[in-house]
Amino acid sequence: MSSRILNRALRDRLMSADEAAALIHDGDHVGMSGFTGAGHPKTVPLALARRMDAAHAAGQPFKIGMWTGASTAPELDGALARANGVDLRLPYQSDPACRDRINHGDMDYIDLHLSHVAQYAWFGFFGKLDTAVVEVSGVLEDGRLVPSSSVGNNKTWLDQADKIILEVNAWQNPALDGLHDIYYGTALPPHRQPIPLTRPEQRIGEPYFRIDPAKVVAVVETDHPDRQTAFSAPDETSLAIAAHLIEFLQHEVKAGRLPPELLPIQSGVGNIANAVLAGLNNGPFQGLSAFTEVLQDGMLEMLESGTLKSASATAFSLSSEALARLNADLASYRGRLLLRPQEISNHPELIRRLGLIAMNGMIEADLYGNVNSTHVMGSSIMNGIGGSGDFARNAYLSVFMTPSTAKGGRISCIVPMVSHVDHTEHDVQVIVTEQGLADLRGLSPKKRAALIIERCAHPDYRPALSDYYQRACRGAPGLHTPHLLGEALSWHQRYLADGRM
Ligand code: 0RQ
Repeated sequence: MSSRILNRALRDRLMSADEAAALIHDGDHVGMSGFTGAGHPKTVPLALARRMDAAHAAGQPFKIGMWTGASTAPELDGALARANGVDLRLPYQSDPACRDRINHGDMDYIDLHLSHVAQYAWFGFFGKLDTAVVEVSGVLEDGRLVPSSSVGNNKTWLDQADKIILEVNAWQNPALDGLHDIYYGTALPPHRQPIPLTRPEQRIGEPYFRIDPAKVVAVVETDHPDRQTAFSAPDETSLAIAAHLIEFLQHEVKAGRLPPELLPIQSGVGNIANAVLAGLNNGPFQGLSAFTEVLQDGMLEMLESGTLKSASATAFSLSSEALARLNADLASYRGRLLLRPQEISNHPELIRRLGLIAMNGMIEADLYGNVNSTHVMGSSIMNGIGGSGDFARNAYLSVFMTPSTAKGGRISCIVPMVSHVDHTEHDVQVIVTEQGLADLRGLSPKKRAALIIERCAHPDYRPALSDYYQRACRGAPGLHTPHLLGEALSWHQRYLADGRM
């Protein structure tokens, strides 16, 4: 295994996961690698969780602040949450145990735009970073690091932390070497310069992380797979959503508002987003490109078929079958596929410049086009805003998708007023459900409401939404965005009380 560690000094710092975890202490801020189940450390966090359990059993406190790129996996988020060892988590999670801790009030969580995290760390907004625990797929002779299957915030953690613990994972494909584009041109205001990227597949950085080897306190060898995300097969609902969206994009091409090969696409996490990609793969468009955050199964299939000519992301988020296919053929993707730091993959400047088509899932939307992507019934976190806000606000076209109902029809995903706002009406241009698509561009709030009810709401909830809207138009104190404030959240209250909206 140590053939992956070519630097003599770092090889001398090889130790066990338990020994490495002993270098992390109660109250530390720890920056971990990991993004959507790819590239997270696999053994040090488990050893750390064991230390936390032992400390708690002895009546001693042991909690850390844990910062990552995005979501990780059971052996990181899950293990530390079960050990109740995280005081503050940021910026994104999707682990059931972690979610439970947050929603039960045992763990604080800051849900952040993913493009903001690195710069906030540089600005000092989160305090000092004590330790970086970063998975890499190799160490070069001169000490530079070959990144693994996600880049996320690793560059920032490696630069900012006082101490570095490396996990060198032999499971990661050696062909990852050369696939990354690590940009070192970011500076702090007022010294920032334009980021010189004008095409999605363009390289502007270098393939490796630079580090100060003196900061490396431990190197741990591992041989463990990434999480591997299971996607459900596209069903009737997701296929209908995909069909509406593709018809809309065709219409936009015909109208001359999009070129025939579209503009670079961004696609969010989740089953619906993945199904839309499957729809695009079978659809009429060719020669597409992606400037996105995660490369999920649907996008890999598009690369395989040639529908997608290139993809730029910050991480993989693949099922085991898709991962096996990618790993078997990774070298052949050189030049068509690259992974960047998340501050670049999600950078507002680049998203605006390239003119992306952003397609993200949501939990609910309201009559006026405000979107909730993160909170169930206003107060329980699901995952987090992730990159959806980075993309939605700055894209050429921002699309949000959801089935029109959830929980077997007991919840309407179109509600009078969203119970939490992630994307305001100003950032949402298109809403799609299996019922249809509402193109909100250029419409006033009242026109939007009528269209969203007609096109997107489920027929079971349409009459009640129309009734609310009509009464709001008669009884609201102002008629720009008519609401009956005493009633606007009554749908959510009814669900909490009776189990049905
Ligand atoms: O829960 O599985 O317990 O039944 O939410 O819903 O319909 O499977 O949709 O997998 O596409 O996820 C918004 C969560 C959608 C995702 C969200 C319940 C539903 C189910 C999942 P169950 P679906 P998806 C870049 C982009 C934010 C981050 C983002 C997300 C579960 O898209 O996390 O976009 N987005 N990042 O039952 C109560 C409702 C509900 C509801 C759905 N109205 N009320 N529960 N559910 N609607 C990538 C990154 O940033 C990393």
